[in-house]
Amino acid sequence: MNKRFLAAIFLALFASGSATLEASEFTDKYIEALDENDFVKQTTLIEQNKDKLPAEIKGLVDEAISPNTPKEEKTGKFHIAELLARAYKDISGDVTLIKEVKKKAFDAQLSAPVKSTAVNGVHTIEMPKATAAVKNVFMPDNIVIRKGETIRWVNTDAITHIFSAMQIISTGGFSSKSVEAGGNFEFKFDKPGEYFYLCFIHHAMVGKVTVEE
Ligand SMILES: [Cu+2]
Repeated sequence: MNKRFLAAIFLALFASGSATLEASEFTDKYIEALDENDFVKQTTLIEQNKDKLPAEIKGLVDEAISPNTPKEEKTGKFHIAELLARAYKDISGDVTLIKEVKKKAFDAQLSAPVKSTAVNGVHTIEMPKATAAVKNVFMPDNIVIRKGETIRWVNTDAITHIFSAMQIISTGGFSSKSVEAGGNFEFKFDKPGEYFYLCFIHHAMVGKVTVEE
């Protein structure tokens, strides 16, 4: 892992000015071990603190989503939470935590959820033409619909987008083919749940569909 990147995370986590941050001794030591690229130290720490991990991970996620946490620190916290959750999965076989962290990190990238009204059972999500302010987005990016309704993604952008539900954290799968400029893609949601999806070409282009009963 890139040492400079981890050092940046370390700084982001413990930068002065965030007096409210109470990093636990464990997380502190774990980040140190990451920064030193010391795999044995990381593994030992994880094994010795196995029982503490769920609470540590939850604490990091809570800090990451807190409105009091500066934006530039959020990514670092989610990153450490994800590393710990993956380590927890490896030793316990329990995938609940890693899924939770991934969902929360995904949610943090989205706008507030929009309850959409279907027209003849169909909702429209636009992939609009890029402007100076925004490009490569789904509009809306966080939509709430009812079971049995359809979403039509309409590409009014000048470029192609290809998007797909993230299998690990989504209720079910869907996959658009290549949606070229002027094209569209439709999917009918018969199963209630949460569908997290992203564009293969533009990884920051993310969206979520919540299907209610
Ligand atoms: Cu795209």
